[in-house]
Formats: sequence, structure tokens, C-alpha cells
Amino acid sequence: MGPIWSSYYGNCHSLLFMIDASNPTQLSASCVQLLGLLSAEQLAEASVLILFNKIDLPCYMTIEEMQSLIRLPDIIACAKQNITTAEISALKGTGLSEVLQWLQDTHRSHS
Ligand SMILES: Nc1nc2c(ncn2[C@@H]2O[C@H](COP(=O)(O)OP(=O)(O)OP(=O)(O)O)[C@@H](O)[C@H]2O)c(=O)[nH]1
Ligand SMILES: [Mg+2]
Repeated sequence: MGPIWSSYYGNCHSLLFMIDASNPTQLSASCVQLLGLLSAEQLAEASVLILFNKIDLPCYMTIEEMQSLIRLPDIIACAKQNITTAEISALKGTGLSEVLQWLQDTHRSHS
């Protein structure tokens, strides 16, 4: 779906970017997509929430290792956007309240 994302950049205030934390083989592709989003002019003012999903599944890498592998702290430091991260399980509902709180706070700060 990546190639059509840019059709939705206009008037976008909040951006949720989901990474599959159970499948580190997709990590480099995710990182390229994320960098593309963060460097898009139209998204410069957006608030970004990076979700590491599927934390209920076993994985051979920890979230910390994945974040370090894509140099997420550097990405966050260099980005124009305000970036938050959360670890969630859409299946179990883990971290859902944090996501809802972020949406509420972000909506409030843009209205
Ligand atoms: N265990 C678990 N499964 C999940 C979770 N969130 C979504 N799924 C399942 O993941 C499946 C969808 O696969 P995804 O990998 O998310 O879909 P995708 O990324 O569009 O597809 P791929 O590009 O093939 O990876 C569905 O069966 C969902 O039920 C979660 O938090 N935990
Ligand atoms: Mg997937």
C-alpha cells in the first residue's frame, strides 16, 4: 500500500505507523517507509505515533534491539515531527488505552 499513502497526506494531523514486532525481517522495509513519511513536506506538522504491534507473540529480537537496529533514537531526534512510541497487541488490547490517550491529546492540541 506504501505507493498510494501520499494521496492521504493532505490535512493529516496524526500519523500512526505500525511495525510488526513479531517479524524483524520486515524491519528495514518499515524503516525506509517511515523515513519517507517523516521527510514528506505535507506531514511536517503531523504528530506521529510509532506502534510496535504483536508483542504477544514470541520473537527472536526484543523491541529495544529492533529500535536500536533502525537507530530509532536518532530518527526521533532528527525528525521535524513530535514522535511517540508504544508497544501494543491489537489482539490482546495491550497498550490500547495509551493509544487512545495519545489520539485524544493529539486531537486536542490540533483543535
Ligand atoms: N498475535 C497477534 N496477531 C495480530 C495482532 N494484530 C494483528 N494480528 C493478526 O495479524 C494478521 C494480519 O497480518 P499482518 O501481518 O498484520 O498484515 P499485513 O502486515 O498487512 O500483511 P503482511 O505484509 O503479509 O505482513 C491477522 O490475522 C491479525 O489477526 C496482534 O497484536 N497479535
Ligand atoms: Mg505483517
